[in-house]
Amino acid sequence: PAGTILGYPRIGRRRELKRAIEQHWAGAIDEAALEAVGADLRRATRTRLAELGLGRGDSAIPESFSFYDQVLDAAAAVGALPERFDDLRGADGAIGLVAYFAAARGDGRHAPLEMTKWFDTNYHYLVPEIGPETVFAASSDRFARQVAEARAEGFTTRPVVVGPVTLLALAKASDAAPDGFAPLDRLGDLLPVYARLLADLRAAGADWVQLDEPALVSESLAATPEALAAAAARAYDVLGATADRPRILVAAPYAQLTDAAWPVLAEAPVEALAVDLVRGAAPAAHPGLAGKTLVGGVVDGRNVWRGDLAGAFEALEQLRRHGAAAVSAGTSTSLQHVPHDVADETALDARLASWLAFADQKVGQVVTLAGGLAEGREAIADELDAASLALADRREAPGVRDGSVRERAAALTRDDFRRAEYEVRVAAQDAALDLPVLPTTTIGSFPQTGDIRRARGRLVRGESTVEEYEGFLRREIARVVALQEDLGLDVLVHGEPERNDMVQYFAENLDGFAVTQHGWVQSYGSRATRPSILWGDVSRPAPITVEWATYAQSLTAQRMKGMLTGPVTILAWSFVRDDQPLADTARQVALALRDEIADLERAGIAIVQVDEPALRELLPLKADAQADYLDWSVGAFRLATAGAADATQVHTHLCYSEFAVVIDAIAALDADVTSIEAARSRGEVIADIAESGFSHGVGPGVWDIHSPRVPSVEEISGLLERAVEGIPARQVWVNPDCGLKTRGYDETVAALRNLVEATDGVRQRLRVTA
Ligand code: THG
Ligand code: ZN
Repeated sequence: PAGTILGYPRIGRRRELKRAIEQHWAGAIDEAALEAVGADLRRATRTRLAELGLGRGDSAIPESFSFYDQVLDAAAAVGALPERFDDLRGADGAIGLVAYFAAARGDGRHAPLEMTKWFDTNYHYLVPEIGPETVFAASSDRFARQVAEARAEGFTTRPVVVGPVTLLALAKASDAAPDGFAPLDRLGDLLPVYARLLADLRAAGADWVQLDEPALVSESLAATPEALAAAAARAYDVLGATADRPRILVAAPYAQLTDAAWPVLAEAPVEALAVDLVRGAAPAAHPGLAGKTLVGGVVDGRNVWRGDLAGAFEALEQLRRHGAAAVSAGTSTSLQHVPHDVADETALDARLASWLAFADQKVGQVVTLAGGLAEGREAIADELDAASLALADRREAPGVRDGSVRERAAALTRDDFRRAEYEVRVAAQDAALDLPVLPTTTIGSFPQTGDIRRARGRLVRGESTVEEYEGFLRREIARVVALQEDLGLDVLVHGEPERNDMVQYFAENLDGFAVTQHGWVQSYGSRATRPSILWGDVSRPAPITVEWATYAQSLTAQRMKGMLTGPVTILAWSFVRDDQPLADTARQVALALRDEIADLERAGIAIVQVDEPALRELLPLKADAQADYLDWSVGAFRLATAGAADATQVHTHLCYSEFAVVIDAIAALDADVTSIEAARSRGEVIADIAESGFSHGVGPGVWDIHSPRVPSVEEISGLLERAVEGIPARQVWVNPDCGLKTRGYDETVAALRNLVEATDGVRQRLRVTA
């Protein structure tokens, strides 16, 4: 077909999948009922995409459904789950939903797979564990069943499967693997199982299959681009030669294919390639393209702007000169990263709405571009002009440029980015704060209970007054403060009941942002966020967090942390304007936060945490872009925090940090204390910190909050013992891996009790040996 998309949101327009999955986990609906919801969602998606103009019978409609994660789906299809889940497999080793969800979330007896960010997005995938012992074998017929299900309704869909190179490149070596083992070493054993999968898809009625190989654009993976390209050459030689297979589209989203990968794919015995022309330039012409279709990913799958449609069409016409047999219009990535439909946003300013395209509008753009490729530019001139007019309107609209914001950013000097030497600050903070060795704290949020969500819902629906809502929040804060005092934590938090989301809350209180009502985007599994839309120059009309922080501090003699979200994370988890460099936008956000910190200090808050969990996430996939990114992102954090007094202790928190990769950047942030996720990677992070010589305070997480499992005192003590063996005890803080928003109170209280008890024990042993 002349146009296609690489994938579509799968959570449902009203998050139907989330509800069904969580009901299933709670035991309220059985597998059959859950499967029925999945089938309904797939049917609704197919129908919708056909209505929007993608062909029913020509494989233009992708089948990208997943009950949890596309990497786990591929791992399950080829049997690549760790041995610890063997007892949950069915007859013949089949991986059904029981093993699947256990691998995703863990249960009392099975630790889950690790979860980490998918390329430079806010989506998380599950990390396969692969070793010499992994037995690859067809273990799930889910992909084939979905093809057959669509066929039965007259649709020929194109199943979307993570490709073999990417599956292995994103996997980690299993615990059983010897030193030096890399999952990619197992490619030769994996390929026959992929070949079998392809044959099964063909037998089920698939004419095409899409194999996603984003690993081939990245320079940030463990394997080198050359090794990945060599693996791709081998993989597609084998898969291309498979008898009775569907035609193969290899998709390379998220950036430009590496120089090593491009010629390999251009020559590979496959029928089509999809390239990302939003984050990358068109690849060079190649004789190998003569028999292939090239899908030009010109519609941005990751942002919500309607954008320059005429420019996109121009790019496709250029691509026609690269020697491919045919050129199709496409999205740069799956649309899983954008919400469903702008039309659902009835409360959004109409002018702003006219600048936007969510998934359904982007499908419409692809269909328009495809029409232009088939019938010529004239046929779509009206649509191209309308998009250009919207773009021009956006440039002129009030608020997009704010003179006072721009003047302030232009007047910054180097001193605005620098605090006093760390030693000077430590002395001032030790004197001011009087904390014990191994201070205990939490990351910031406490469980978002049904009570909290209901209270917010009543306010949003106008069923309660602001006074009633704020009274509720005060009682909630008082409860959380009393709980922390009872548990014996050293540095307290107010628990953030007033925040729906750590980014959206700030977006709602800053100028230059808009928020959506239904703009949910899957973050992982059943969880989603509603990214805000950063459309104009950013400023802070009034203090945001000061009232809650000071109220919480008034309730206790312990130290209360002020809690802010950092500038990089606010950008990373929003849809950001694309009409100026990210670095400029980051400075505007940083200046707003800097003012907030000054207000917190004036109100008597002595510790301020500025979270940057997304610092690693935005790291460019291309090596030559990373230094510039780290420079501006670290600069934005420093700009936000460098106004703080010496005695004010600045904390930060990072998740998914792959500490070794960003240690220099973390050091450059110059925060006094950094808490990081470490529990799921079993202390690897501690070794990285110890090796790095990092000299500031650091809290490697000792409780994996992503799973409901409560760590025992012994387990936490073990992690702490390892920490103080590798890192001077005076630097070490004790905290969970991340915020507790998604946990329940039972687990939270039990785990924090264990955390405090373990800390007491280790403190005593330190005293004895000192
Ligand atoms: N906010 C945003 N992005 C994020 C996080 C965040 N990305 C990384 C990380 N945190 C992802 N973690 C989560 C954890 C929980 C939820 C979403 C992402 C979550 N969402 C609720 C849900 O899906 O039910 C909805 C939240 C709400 O009601 O507002 O629980 O913290 N932006
Ligand atoms: Zn975190």
